[in-house]
Amino acid sequence: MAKIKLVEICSDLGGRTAGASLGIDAIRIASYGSRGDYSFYERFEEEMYDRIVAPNNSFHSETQYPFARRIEKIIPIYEETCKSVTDGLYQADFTIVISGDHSSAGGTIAGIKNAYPNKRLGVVWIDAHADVHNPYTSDSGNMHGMPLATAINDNNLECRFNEISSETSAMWEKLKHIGGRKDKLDMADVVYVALRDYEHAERSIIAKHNSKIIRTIDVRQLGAKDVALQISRHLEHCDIIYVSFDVDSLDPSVSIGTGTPFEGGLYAYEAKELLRTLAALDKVKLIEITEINPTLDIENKMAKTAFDILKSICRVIDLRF
Ligand SMILES: [Mn+2]
Repeated sequence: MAKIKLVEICSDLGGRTAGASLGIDAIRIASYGSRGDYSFYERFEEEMYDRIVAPNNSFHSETQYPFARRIEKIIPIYEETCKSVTDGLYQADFTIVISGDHSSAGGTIAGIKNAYPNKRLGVVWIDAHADVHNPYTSDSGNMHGMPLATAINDNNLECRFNEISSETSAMWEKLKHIGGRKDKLDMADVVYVALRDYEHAERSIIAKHNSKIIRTIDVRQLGAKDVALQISRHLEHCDIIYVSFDVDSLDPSVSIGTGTPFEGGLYAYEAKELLRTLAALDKVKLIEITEINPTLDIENKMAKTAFDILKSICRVIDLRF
């Protein structure tokens, strides 16, 4: 069995609606669903397990930073996530992150670069959204739309839309420096899968840096396995690959329990095959599953689908090590 570290990040703070922090335990409950899975979580023993809990009670309190909502509380989550992910990369063969709202993914990237400052990082972002807004361009100020922007050295000022305060700007720069440096990721080393709901400012920065986009239709026509191999070739020059799977990449017929569903997504079997094939690649060291909100769900369906995918990923990783 491979040594897999599990990092759970129970946070609602970057999202539009509260409840994603419960997604972590919803997946755990889904593991009780069938006899063979009761003991699945036992493999993550003490030093192979971290749980980061955000101060979610403050979800509805007033924010001083309307263009980077709750950023003052998200900074410590980034710091904890960064440390936990760095430890995971050092201690374990593989790290799995299960997070609430997607904002913490920037902390995960910080942790990877903190562990391996000189390695070139490739990112596979399986998501309906581009998540590359920043306080200057975001309409909502919700930080789950910004994690990739926290990792790149480009504030996309050409598309500036908001006049942000100097306090917001200072907080934003502080967030970007977690993990030691602010140029952690080159957008050219990002591959989006199932991206379909994104705005002008995001389109612009994606085009400027030439990030690769693989649409749902490409996955359907080529098959998930071929797409995974295409991604592997595209990121050949990278040393380490991080895969972030936001369940809103799935079609709303599957992704019932998530905060921002959008039509035209992947089917569960496509996502599963894609993630299994990616998990088998040597350079993939970390996979994240995120944005499951069981309060929007019926019968915990989204978490059951996510657990099925998680189990399948772990099986592949066990064969690798
Ligand atoms: Mn996302």
